[in-house]
Amino acid sequence: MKAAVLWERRTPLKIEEIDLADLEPGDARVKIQASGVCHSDLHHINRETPFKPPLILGHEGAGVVEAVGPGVTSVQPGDRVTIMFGSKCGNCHFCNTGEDYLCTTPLPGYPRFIRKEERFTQLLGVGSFAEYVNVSASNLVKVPEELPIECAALLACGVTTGLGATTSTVNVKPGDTVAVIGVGGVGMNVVQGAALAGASRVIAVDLVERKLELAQQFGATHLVNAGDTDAVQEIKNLTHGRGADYVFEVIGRPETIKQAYDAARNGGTAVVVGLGASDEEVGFNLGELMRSGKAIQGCFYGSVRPHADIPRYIDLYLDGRIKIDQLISRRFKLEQVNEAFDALKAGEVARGVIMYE
Ligand code: CND
Ligand code: ZN
Repeated sequence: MKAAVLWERRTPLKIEEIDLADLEPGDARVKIQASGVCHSDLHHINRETPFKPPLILGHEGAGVVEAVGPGVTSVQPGDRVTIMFGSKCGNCHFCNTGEDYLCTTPLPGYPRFIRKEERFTQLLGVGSFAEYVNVSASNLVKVPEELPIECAALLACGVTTGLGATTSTVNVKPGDTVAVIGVGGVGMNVVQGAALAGASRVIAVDLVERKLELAQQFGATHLVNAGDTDAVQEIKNLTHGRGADYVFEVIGRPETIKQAYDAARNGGTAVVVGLGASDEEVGFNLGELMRSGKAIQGCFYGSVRPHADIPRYIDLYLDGRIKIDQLISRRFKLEQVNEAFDALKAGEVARGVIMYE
């Protein structure tokens, strides 16, 4: 089968013929049908991360179960599924207390992608830039026939992270003021999550006009082009001079995380959704941090319980309450994966999706 391999950081992916290992107990094999291209994948190309090349990227995948390994009863061949990333063991302290996005069980140590003696790293236990994957069956959420498969793929990361950020990581309430710095594939979903939760102001901040226009369709009430104006001041101007109740940073840069903190009102919360580099830090004035009563909140995977929350998001989609199709700006073949990354880098797409035969 074909897979896109990152052989070396900061080089283009190469399409290779590789194999899957036999199914281990608890694993299922999924024929991938769609895989979104998230900025986190790009971070793994450009930055040093714990996932070492040769690496198969892709963590926003969906498809059909092809086969199941020993002991698997939760899914069966033919089921349409979206694939959660990271560990979801169902047994650790965090899984048992409903915080399974914090699951501490290491990803399986055995190889799943192989070619003779070669072993390939599987990003976040998924690696959906491949025609087939072996994954933990406990990471699969079944999706209904009516849900287009590319929408199922986006529910594996961008949609779920963004919606969850507003109502699982924090609790946006009717009338709250919200700003979202960075309205790409994930940030756009923070915008629609905040609108759905009843925020009175949803201020979208980006550098790309097209993204801002789309954000308006996703429920943004005010648009701020950070290239033209001081985003922090503008957010304050739009929130009675106080700053917003919640400011979400969905880029992953120290400067914009600091902006999110500065643009939050006293007692408000800066929510860090963007993935910064592991060697980067942000400084805060300690006197101000204490006196302002502000909170800085990390957000991984929208703090969701995927098995409980993704079916709720699917219902919202099927009832026309959230948009997913409109996020997909372009579709690519697996062979065009590098073009998909170029389009993401250039800010041309809200989400690009790789579609498989
Ligand atoms: P994408 O590239 O689609 O969006 C980023 C947006 O930020 C783009 O629209 C840019 O134009 C905009 N932008 C860049 N610089 C600035 C700036 N200085 N001011 C305002 N806007 C700016 O990326 P994505 O939406 O796929 O991912 C966004 C981040 O979220 C990224 O860091 C990714 O790694 C992270 C993420 C986190 C999680 C999680 O679990 N927390 C899950 N998936 C992705
Ligand atoms: Zn992602």
